[in-house]
Amino acid sequence: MKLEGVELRRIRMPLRTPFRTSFGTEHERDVLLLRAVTTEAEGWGECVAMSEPLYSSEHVDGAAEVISRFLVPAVSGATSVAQASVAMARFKGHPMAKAAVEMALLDAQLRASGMSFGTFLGAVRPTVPAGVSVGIASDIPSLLSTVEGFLAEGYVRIKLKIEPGWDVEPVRAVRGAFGDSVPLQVDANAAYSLSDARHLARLDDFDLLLIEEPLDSLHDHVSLARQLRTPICLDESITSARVAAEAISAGACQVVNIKAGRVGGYLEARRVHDVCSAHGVPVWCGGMLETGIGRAANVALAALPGFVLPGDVSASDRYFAEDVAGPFVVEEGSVRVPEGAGLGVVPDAGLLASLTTSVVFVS
Ligand code: OSB
Ligand code: MG
Repeated sequence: MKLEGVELRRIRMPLRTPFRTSFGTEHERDVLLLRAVTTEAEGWGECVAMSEPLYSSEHVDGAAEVISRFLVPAVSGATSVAQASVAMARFKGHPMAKAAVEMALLDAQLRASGMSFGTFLGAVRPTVPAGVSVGIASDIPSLLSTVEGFLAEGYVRIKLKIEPGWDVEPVRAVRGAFGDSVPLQVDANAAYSLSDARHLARLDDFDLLLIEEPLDSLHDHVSLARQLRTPICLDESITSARVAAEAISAGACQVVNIKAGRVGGYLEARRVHDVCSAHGVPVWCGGMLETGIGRAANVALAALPGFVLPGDVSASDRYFAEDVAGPFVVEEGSVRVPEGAGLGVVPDAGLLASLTTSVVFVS
């Protein structure tokens, strides 16, 4: 397989409702999609960088620049995904940009050989349980009606976004309204500091599955973990399999959220999974408001054996009125792992064209 070039396409996907986290509010998803054109097949990749560098240091304009200026030229002679990964590794950082290129090449390689993402990664389940991430609401009644809607749709796990001033009360309200048996967890996106430890310990009363990335320092999570009964899960801090191993042995986390974009690709994501499994640490698949393209790969990853907790693996209609690929649906609380070659889905060309804000071909 020889790469002939990569198309970079920006699409604008309006969100059905704004999504608010401790770091900001999204009204639309500005997505960079890649189409790798090779001698044998085409492959699709989705870059999960957001429009502003608020979740991590990457943003979508920067990722597009790095991909077109450095990564595509570096992988142009590559004849396999493994070779391309080595070629990209000499550039520092930019994991989401690298992950998108790797994903497009991997999709092309797998489509050419007729193998699905799930089979390639080592999926052991035909479906994965669907969890949902619920943004910070304007008030408790609107939060409760949102959660009620998701439970009615069959989601098997609720994650509440929290921040200082929106933490114990929303958790108490959700427990009060829907009971203690709903699998419930919270995500702070690093909005707290170690001096909030006593306050965060109040969440221990609610039997949460975990608290995700409460602090902005790996080191401080070690101290916090000693002061909480609620398990600590890391997201932002876990940037590679090596960092995962270090965090686990330091006692910084008891659970790990895996996002391929954050760790530089699906191959590294699988290595994070393997390291965590070797340490007996449960993992789950995070999300970045992906379209059906990124979602297809996430669902395949979430079917690996170590993914023992429900992920932020939702239906297409969680965020979008119309998805470019799929759509992915929740049936009996689960999402089906695509079985076709590669990602098993392709974007709808007409819809893609109508959403496109720019397109360039780099060779
Ligand atoms: O921290 O997990 C996060 C979305 C964007 C950036 C970071 C996060 C999230 C989510 C939503 O929580 C995940 C999803 O539903 O795709
Ligand atoms: Mg998170």
